[in-house]
Order: sequence, then C-alpha cells, then structure tokens
Amino acid sequence: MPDLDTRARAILARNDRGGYTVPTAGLYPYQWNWDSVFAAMGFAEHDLPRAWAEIETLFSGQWANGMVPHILFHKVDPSYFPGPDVWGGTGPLPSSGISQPPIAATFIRALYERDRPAGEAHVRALVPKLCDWHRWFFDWRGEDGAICVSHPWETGRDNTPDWDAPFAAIQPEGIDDYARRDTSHVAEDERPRSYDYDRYLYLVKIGRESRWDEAHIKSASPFRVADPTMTFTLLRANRDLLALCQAMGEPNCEIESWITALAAGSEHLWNPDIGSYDCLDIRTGRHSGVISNASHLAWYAGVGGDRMLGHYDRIMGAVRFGMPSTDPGHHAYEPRRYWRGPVWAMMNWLIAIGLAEAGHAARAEALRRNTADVIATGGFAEYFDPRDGSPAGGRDFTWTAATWLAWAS
Ligand code: 2M8
Repeated sequence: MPDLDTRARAILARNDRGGYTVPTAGLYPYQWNWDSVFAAMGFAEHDLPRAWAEIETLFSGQWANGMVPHILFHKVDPSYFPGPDVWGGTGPLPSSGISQPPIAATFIRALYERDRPAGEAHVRALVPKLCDWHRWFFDWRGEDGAICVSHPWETGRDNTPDWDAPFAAIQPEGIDDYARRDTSHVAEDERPRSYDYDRYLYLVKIGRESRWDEAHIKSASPFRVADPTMTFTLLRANRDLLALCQAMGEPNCEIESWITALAAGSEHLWNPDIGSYDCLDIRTGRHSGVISNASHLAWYAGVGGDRMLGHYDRIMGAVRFGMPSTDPGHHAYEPRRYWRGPVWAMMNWLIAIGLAEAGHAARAEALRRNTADVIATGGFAEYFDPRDGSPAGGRDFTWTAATWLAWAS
C-alpha cells in the first residue's frame, strides 16, 4: 500500500534526531534500546547507512560493564519522566541504569545479510560489544540459564500482569514526590496505574542509590523475575551472534556455552499448570500464570517444539486482531491498557519470524496479514485494541512504522 509506505517513511524521518530516532515525539523523546533496532530495520528498506548509524549510536552508550542501557538521554527533554537525574546512570552518556530485550545481534545479522561488503566493518566493530553485552546478562541476570530482570522496564513489557504478584510484595517506601508526564500525552486508562509507577520508581531508587552496583541489586532488590522476553531474545541473539563471529572468521565457544545454558534455562519458564511459558519469580519460586505475547517467542528462540501451538490457535481465534499482549482468557486482561492486552506490531513480527522458521508458514503469513490490517485500521499507533484495531497509546510511532516497512507491508 503505497500511501502507508509513504506515511511510514515520513514517521521515521520526523522521529529522526540525527543518528538516532525517538519512539514518538513528546511521550518518548529519547533513544530507546529495542525501539532503535526496529527503527534500523525500517531505515534499511531505503537507507542502509542510516540503519547502521542507528545501531552505532545505541552502542555509543554502552557501559564499562557491558550493559547497553534501555534509554539514552541525548538531549534533556522535560516532556518525559523519569529523566537522567532520576536514573543517575554511570555510563559514558546520560542514560538509564537497566537494559532491554537484546534483539540487536539478530537484526545486526539481518542488516549484514542484506549487504555483506557494506556491513563487514560495522559487524567487526560491533561483535565485541555484543559479546560484552550478552556476557553482562549472564553475569547479572542469569539464574540457572533463565534470564531475569531487576525492573519491569527491562523487559519492555512494563505493566504486564506477570508483575502483579511480585509487585504486591513491594512496599514502595521513601520515594520522592513525582509528577508523571506520560498521562499528559496519553489517556490514563491506556497507561500503567500509579500503583505501578510507585513501584517502578522504588526499584529505580534501589539501583541509583547503589550507583547501579549489580551485585547489590541482585542480592537486595525485592524484584528479580525470570522472563520469557529476555530469555528467548537472548537465546536467539546468541545464535545470530555466533553466526556473525563465524562470518568474521572468529568462532567463539563462549557463545556456544551460552546457547546451551539458555536452552536448558528456558525449561524453568515452562509452567505445567497452564501448559505455557511464563515468568518465574526468583524471590518466591512462583510462576506468574500469565500467557503473554512473549510466551509465543519460544519459536523465535527455537525451543519447545510446538508446545505453544494450542494456546496460539486458541488466542488468535478469540480476537479479531492478535497477538494480544495478555491472554484474553486471563482475569487481568485489559484490551486497551498498554501491556495488559493490546496488540504490539513489533512483537507480532518476532513471533512470525519464529513461526516461519518452525515450519508454520501459513500461520506466520496470517499473522503478517492481520498486522497489516490492524495498521491499516488504526494507523501507526504504539499499540492497538485487539477487539476492533482502534489505536491506543502514542501515535506516529517509530517501531510500528518500521515494522510496516520491513515486514507487514
Ligand atoms: C515503553 O516503556 C517506557 C519505559 O521504558 C515507558 O513507558 O516510559 C515500553 O513499551 C517499552 O517496551 C518501549 O521500549 C518504550 C519506548 O517505546 O516505551
């Protein structure tokens, strides 16, 4: 659809701040980690050098311990809270103190495959950085091969019902008064509740006050949850990183051992009570009992065979537009509230990559068409109501435009 193509390219151009894109003006005026990777794939459709620049700007914020932050605050903008002063990041650029789903290696590989000669120097420079970042996950987020988060924002699925039980155990004491900015851009009932924000800020305070001392956070924070988004994207990313190393003539057995550990660790996320992958609270040993869109990333990680197929077909059959971020059959499902129900186009893309690779080409293609329909219906919104495709959250959204250009269109 040429009109949508033009609009999508215009959104990328409008959100371009020179070397990096913002997810959308106003609501998110900084560079976000996984948003930038999707943005790069959108740019790659018409401007490959700009795609590489996006990734390189992201890695310019990498910390000495290997962590690649979830937000880089290139230019302070009061339209977003919490900003750099609240985070107190200790890296080379003003940044947050946590990371985000490590999808970069996978899509760096895809950029490289588009044009190997043009990509070679970029890949050579990025491979050691990717190795350092992936090692950081093992050092500080690994639990028996499953990858944990120290903050919900690290998964990118900020207010999924997966956090409801761990959050109920947190008393957010001693947080300063604060004023949210998100609800001045987006309707309150499409965003997390104040209850969640209090806990988000309490966890940021623990990190900031320790100067992001990961050993302290790992032992002292009340929140440590193993998560399918992180475990599955890192497993997949390591396979792609290994392929990049091999292409550069630098085979790396450390990565092979990570792959083995993550494949075994994925099993800890299998909840036999619901027959699905979900989150595992390391502090209590309890599963979340939530089937989310991240549960369906098992194919993307190449684990579990077709264990999720029954749930996949049931859930896609229950909504007009899928994949909802929470199973509509779950009591906490809210079709318009952010990560508690709405459809996220870029998650669909990741799910479809996995489906196609697992031999489910028809389902992958149906998901692509369904995603194209939801974008044609609701525009380039941040997320969509699974019932009617109506837009929710931010508008003119970078990753929705990029997902359109690189996959859905
Ligand atoms: C959302 O998260 C930020 C915090 O990181 C927020 O709500 O303030 C999430 O959807 C996350 O996955 C995404 O990367 C970010 C920017 O689009 O927004």
